[in-house]
Amino acid sequence: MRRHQLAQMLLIGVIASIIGIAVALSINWFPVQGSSQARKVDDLYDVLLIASVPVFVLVEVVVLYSVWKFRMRPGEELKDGPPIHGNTALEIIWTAIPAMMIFGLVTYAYIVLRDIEEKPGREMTVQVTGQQFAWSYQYKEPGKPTVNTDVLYIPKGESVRFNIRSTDVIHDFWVPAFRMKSDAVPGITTHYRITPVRKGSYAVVCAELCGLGHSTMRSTVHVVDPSTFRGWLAQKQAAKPAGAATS
Ligand SMILES: [Cu+2]
Repeated sequence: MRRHQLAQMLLIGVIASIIGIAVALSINWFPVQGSSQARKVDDLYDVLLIASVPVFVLVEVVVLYSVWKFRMRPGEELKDGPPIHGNTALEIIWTAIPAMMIFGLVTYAYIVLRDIEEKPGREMTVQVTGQQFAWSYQYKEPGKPTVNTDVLYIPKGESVRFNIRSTDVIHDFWVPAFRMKSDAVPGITTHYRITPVRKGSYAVVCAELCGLGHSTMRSTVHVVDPSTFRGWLAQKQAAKPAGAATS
């Protein structure tokens, strides 16, 4: 292969990568950022795009360029390529560069994970229960009757820990706007925490195929002002006879 062909391939690869990254970053992949965790997850996704688009583009350019420039032409049916018995320098390079990229990305992803799972000074806990085919939420406060509801209310700006359980099969508690999700597994309690940063109503969906009604297993989370939330919870608690706890 001549030097200018290599240079041509590299030039096409670089230009296509720049276009590919620009296109990938211009696409609005996710819903609104409803939690403080969402921005960090989205940043991670952007970094992954910037790192992986050139890899994909470069491989495609080598394949397509070879099909274009080095394809078999009429009369070359019996021609064989040059006998190559390996290239140590090349093999070291194509092992070392991906290894370094993966190590860098894994380290960054781990730092983001630690960050978004970090326990805050104060947090409230909501019990989330999945069952075929509905979500329900339980609020337990010491000395108050347990509130059981099928609509989730949480206060804006306060860290909320979801303790997630299932009464039958495996479900998955997912609020796309919060970017966090976890399986609801019978017999164990899983959890994650988020800090909602934006008032509004967001979809809650089940992200684990759990039976015929899986697609209808939806509910809504309302992020409201802390004072509105306290008022809502107090009203719910007062509506129940003292001491009555539902499942
Ligand atoms: Cu489900």
